[in-house]
Order: sequence, then structure tokens, then C-alpha cells
Amino acid sequence: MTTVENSRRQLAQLIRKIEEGEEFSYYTKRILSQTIGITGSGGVGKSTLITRLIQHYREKGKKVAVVATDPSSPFSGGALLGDRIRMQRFATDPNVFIKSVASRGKQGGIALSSGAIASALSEAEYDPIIIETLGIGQDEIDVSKLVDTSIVMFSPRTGDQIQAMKAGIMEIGDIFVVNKSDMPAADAMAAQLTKEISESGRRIEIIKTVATTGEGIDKLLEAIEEHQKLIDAIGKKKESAVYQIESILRDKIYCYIKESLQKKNYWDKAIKDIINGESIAEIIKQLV
Ligand SMILES: Nc1nc2c(ncn2[C@@H]2O[C@H](COP(=O)(O)OP(=O)(O)O)[C@@H](O)[C@H]2O)c(=O)[nH]1
Ligand SMILES: [Mg+2]
Repeated sequence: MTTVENSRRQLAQLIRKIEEGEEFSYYTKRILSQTIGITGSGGVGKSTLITRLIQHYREKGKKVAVVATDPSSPFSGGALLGDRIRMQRFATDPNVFIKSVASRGKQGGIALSSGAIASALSEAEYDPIIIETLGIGQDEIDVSKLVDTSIVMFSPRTGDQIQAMKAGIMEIGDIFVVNKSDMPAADAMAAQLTKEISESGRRIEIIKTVATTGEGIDKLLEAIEEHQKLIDAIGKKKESAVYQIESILRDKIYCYIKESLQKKNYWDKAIKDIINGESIAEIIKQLV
């Protein structure tokens, strides 16, 4: 085995450990590499676009990593298989590292360990690191707190984009992408977004892309670099730190309280009480 293969294997092992909770707190620290988040509904073209970005960064001689988010539920397993196949062609490139992380029930579109995994990849000198959200919910806004630049993707499909805008996705994007611009409704989608943005008073660039052919990718890359220059670096690092601490605390507190409820058999009692039309006020009082 070559040194490169060996170190990749070690990195994969380390990342698996982080995902399982070991080494997790050690790697919860500042991510030095440039980080780019990609969010948007399933099927909008996130993985296809990321493949294009990888290609570009490789041409520039950069080591690039992707942390994709897997559904933990069996319902949307199909999308994941698609991702793997799409990015497969980089499997033999030692300068590309692609990791899928299970969301494990965490809300917000990324896994609890996504940040720590990105730190480990950053130490292994992968730069940039691209984080793809799960793509099933409309509340996938956590990634914007973690990364430097977040890209929200739309496609000219149905009314789901309008839903997404109302659900707060509009507020998080640094760059908007209207992908599948080879489809006739793309212009209407872009016009609708322009209107929404001007009403919100924000200045966000909208870029039309065709991820399957690579059209518009250069413009997107320019916008990413432009945004990177404009970032309030200290504010961004602080936001990312607060997000990481908060999400870890939320998880720890939940696990701790659930365990102590179970120890006292309060867990089952609380479930029964609710089913029987009773309140859990007494149990909650015992906790505080
Ligand atoms: N027509 C068209 N299809 C696209 C484009 N980008 C992606 N697709 C297709 O849309 C489907 C979903 O893409 P994928 O990247 O897996 O979406 P994700 O679920 O957001 O990661 C695939 O069949 C892609 O080939 C595009 O720009 N135009
Ligand atoms: Mg995908």
C-alpha cells in the first residue's frame, strides 16, 4: 500500500470515529479551510453541481473534500445512491475526499458531526470543503451558520421553491443558484427570486446554471470568491462557534434528560400519561 493510500485510510478511520462520537469534541474547533454550503430541495442538482465544483478545484490543483448528508431514514435512501454514483468518478483521485454522514435524526439539514469532520479534513489540508445538506426539509438552514459561503439552489420545477422561500431559506443564502436553466421555466424562476430579494432589501446575486453541462459554473465560482472577500471573518467564525456549541449542548442535554427519565421509568410513564389524556407537568417539575 502506498503512503497516500495509507494516509487516506487513516483519515477515513478518523472520520468514522468522529461520526460515532469518539474524537468528536477534539475536532470541534475552528475550520481553517474555505467552506462552502450547498442547500436546496432533493433533485435540484446539488450533487451534479458539486461534481462541477470538484472538477474546477482539481484543475486549480487544490485538494477538495465534500461532506454530504445522508438521510437516516430508509425512505429517501434512493437519493443517496444517486450521489455516490455521480461522484464515483473521483473515487480514485487521492486529492478528492467524499464523505456521506448520517443525519441521525438531527434537524437542520446537516449532521451533528459535520463541523468536526470538516475540521479533520481541514487538518488533512483539504481546501475548500463543500458541505451538501440532506435536501428533504425546508428548514435546512444550519449549514449557513457553519460555513463561510452558503449557496441556495432552486430549479424551475414546481411550487416547492415558493414554499422554501417562505420557510426562511431566503434569509440564509449568500448566493442563489437557479439550476436546470436549460428548462424553459428558469427565467420565470429567476424573475420571481429577483422580486423576492428586492422586497427583502438584501443584495444577493442570482446565478443561472446548467450543472449537467457546466454552463454558468464560472460565474458561480466568481461569486463564491467575491463573497469570500467580503466576509466579516471574525463575525463568521463566531457564528460558527456559537452554532457548534449550541447544537452539541442541545444534543447532550436531550440525551442526559432522556436517560435520567428512563432510569426512573418516567419515560414510559410520560408516554402513557399523554395517551391517557393526562398532563406531564408533574414529571417535568421533577426535572427542574
Ligand atoms: N436538465 C437538467 N437536469 C439536471 C441539471 N442538474 C442536475 N440535473 C439532473 O437532476 C437530477 C438530480 O440531480 P442531483 O444532482 O442528484 O440533485 P440533488 O438531489 O440536489 O443532489 C439528476 O438526474 C441530474 O442529472 C440541469 O442543470 N439540467
Ligand atoms: Mg444529492
